[in-house]
Amino acid sequence: MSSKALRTSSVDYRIASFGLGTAGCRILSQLERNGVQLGKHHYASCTQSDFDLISSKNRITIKLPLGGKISHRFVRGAAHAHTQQIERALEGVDTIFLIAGLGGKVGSALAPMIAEMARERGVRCFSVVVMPFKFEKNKHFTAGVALKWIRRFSDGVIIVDNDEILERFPQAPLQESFELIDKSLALAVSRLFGLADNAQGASLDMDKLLQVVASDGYSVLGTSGPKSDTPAGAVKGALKCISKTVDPREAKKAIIFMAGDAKLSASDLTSAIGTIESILGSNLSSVDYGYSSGGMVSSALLLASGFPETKFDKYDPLGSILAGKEIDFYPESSIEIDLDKLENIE
Ligand SMILES: Nc1nc2c(ncn2[C@@H]2O[C@H](COP(=O)(O)OP(=O)(O)OP(=O)(O)O)[C@@H](O)[C@H]2O)c(=O)[nH]1
Ligand SMILES: [Mg+2]
Repeated sequence: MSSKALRTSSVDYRIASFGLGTAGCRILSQLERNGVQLGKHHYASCTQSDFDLISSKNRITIKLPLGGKISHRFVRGAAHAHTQQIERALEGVDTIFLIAGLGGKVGSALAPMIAEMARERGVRCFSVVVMPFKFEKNKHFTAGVALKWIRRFSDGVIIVDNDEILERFPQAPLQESFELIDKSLALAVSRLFGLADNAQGASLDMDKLLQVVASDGYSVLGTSGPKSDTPAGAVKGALKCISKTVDPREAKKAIIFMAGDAKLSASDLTSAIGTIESILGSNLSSVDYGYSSGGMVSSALLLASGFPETKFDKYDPLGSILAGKEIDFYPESSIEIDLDKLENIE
């Protein structure tokens, strides 16, 4: 097992990022407001108001046919009219980040589609997906199916569990909760990429980060929440967050970012890494770390990867039964059958 501090990346990536659907547009634009630029930012949605907070001119407005029941299959069909625009966004790029909330129509339709287009063009694709809340039961199946396809076409998938982050902001109204979650996520991403903190410390390295995320399995992001009393408490909070989504003992790699006050010490970091190693178990081959000190509170951000399954696999119960024998998820290859009419066939 190795433990090492991360340095600024020496690799010159040519990156583009895509915010897809309402959650994707909000999170990417929040990153932008935090001063984080992940290459060229593109925004795609069917809903005009998703672009309200966005200054970028790189917008893909997907026009849906009027009338009828709109499903994510319709959105995908409509998005075909924009393939040239998406292709142009992929030109001259070697790495893309897709950011989407799953379970709705837009993000769930576009993320697998753009991931596949990237794969066909030899562009590395990392997807950051926000999973629906427990109470959004009608979104679970769509989210489960979309997740499976995103994983198939992505070089790495980072799962963010809305429920786990929301637990840190109890009682806030839903819209306010989304804003708090998005701000906390934007801060997390900016710290992971070493792009935000002005405080003293060792930032993380994009190259190392992508090595952790580039995995056949899933990566899961755990946060300690906005306030923790001690560095040890912050690490435990982040581990608890991850443990609710995956079996922590299946982790293969991990990165921890500790933010603390001026007293954050080497022994705090050593004991944080010790705690992580003991909980994440014997499959863990490396723990990298970054830190910043001089802030007001202790917080920890843990990204662990290599998980073969997550609690979201059961959102698509057919997935485990068919296990790779599915015909296709795409609308152009699916057959619409009106079940009412079948009753009249003798
Ligand atoms: N973190 C976060 N999650 C969100 C936000 N908005 C929605 N979500 C979650 O993301 C999932 C997908 O929702 P949307 O992003 O609204 O869906 P969409 O892709 O725009 O598709 P539509 O259903 O057509 O609006 C939902 O289950 C929500 O829980 C947001 O601003 N932040
Ligand atoms: Mg929406």
